[in-house]
Amino acid sequence: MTARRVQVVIIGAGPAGLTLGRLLERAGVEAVILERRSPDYVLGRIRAGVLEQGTADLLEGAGVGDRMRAEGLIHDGIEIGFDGETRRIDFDALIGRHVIVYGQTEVTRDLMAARAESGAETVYEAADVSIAGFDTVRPIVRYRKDGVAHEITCDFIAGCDGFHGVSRASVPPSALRTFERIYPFGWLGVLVDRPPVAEELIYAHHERGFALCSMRSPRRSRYYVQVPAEEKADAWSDDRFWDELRARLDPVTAEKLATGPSIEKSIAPLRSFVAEPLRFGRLFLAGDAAHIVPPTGAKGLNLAMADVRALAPALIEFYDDRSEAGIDAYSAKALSRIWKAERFSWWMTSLLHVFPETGDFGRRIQRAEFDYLSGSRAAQESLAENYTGLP
Ligand code: RFL
Ligand code: PHB
Repeated sequence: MTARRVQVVIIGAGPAGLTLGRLLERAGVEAVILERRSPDYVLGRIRAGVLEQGTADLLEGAGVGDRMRAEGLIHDGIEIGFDGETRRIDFDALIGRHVIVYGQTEVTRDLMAARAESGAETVYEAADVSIAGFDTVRPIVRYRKDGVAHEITCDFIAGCDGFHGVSRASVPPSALRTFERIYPFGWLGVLVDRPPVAEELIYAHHERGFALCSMRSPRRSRYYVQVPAEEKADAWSDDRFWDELRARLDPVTAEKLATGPSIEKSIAPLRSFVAEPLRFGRLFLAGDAAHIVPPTGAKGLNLAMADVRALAPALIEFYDDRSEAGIDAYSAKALSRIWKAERFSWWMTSLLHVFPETGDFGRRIQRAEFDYLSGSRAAQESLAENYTGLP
């Protein structure tokens, strides 16, 4: 067995862990990242596609924004469709803000490259990661790599290991309060090397279910349709997917859709989840380890980044000023933002999906919500403010 000591151990090399590692490294705080999977596996996961301005600024400030600025697509608005009618929500005209379309895969790739270049340590394929003693000032993290056991003593553990990680699972249940809503549907997503059907994202409500037209670049598109929670991706041939997507879009858009062989097809369940608090002694949770939003508001990745934007300065302040004020404030500060993003993601999900259980009354309420949004600048500003990112 090997034993050593570092200041911070970060568990998970997703966007939260890698960004935290980058921010700490730039401030001279020594952090090791332990990741269960291989680099290729991490880069093979197709996930979020929309960055808030605050996320983009954070990446830029961390010196990993060059490719995002060069290749990311600036979007000044989105389209919302309802039973074949569409309304554009013009973020720029309403509130002078925009979002950037740049895939999570690319964000991760840029962060991995920067970390490799700086020589900061990431242990990939770290097996059986376990944590102990986080209620003391000397927590311990253990793992195995290539059959060899390792032990790291540290000052802090950052649990950035996603919803199924070991960090939150290691907290005694009595210390944790969780809030959850599981939706009775998921999103079937397809990635295709064809130009996007429109210049902006289209979120469409249809009586057959929700559909989303998104993109990764001017040549690569990402489309989703709402499917029942128990659905299997294997049951969906490409033809079946394209037919269903066309049926849910307005006829003019459906006509323009460029289809082709899918290069990825998978189903993501929809869930709202929050764990409170985010700090347990010397253990902090950040990103999907602490909360999940349904993807409808494009908040998951952005929320993970916002946690890290709060956690990194708190840890840096501890080392620079010997002050615990920042780490004491982290949980409450992050949770206030998290709940607002939970609310917005739940609201957009409620407006746009078909909920089997709410019946005709629910559909009329959704229609009224869409009509209100169409006619009210205040409602549009609210959507724009939340979608482009709250402070
Ligand atoms: P991640 O990206 O899940 O990274 C966590 C990392 O921790 C590793 N890990 C462990 N490492 C060591 N030991 C253990 N015991 C470990 N357990 C786990 C994992 O391998 C992984 O590398 O969390 P992070 O960094 O908090 O980032 C959050 C975002 O990834 C997430 O919020 C979004 O991707 C959510 N999400 C989506 N958000 C959107 O805004 N739009 C989307 O279209 C969208 N699609 C998705 C998604 C999340 C999905 N998941 C989690 C199932 C699609 C999927 C399939
Ligand atoms: C995506 O491109 O994957 C995407 C975009 C917007 C969302 C969710 C997913 O709200």
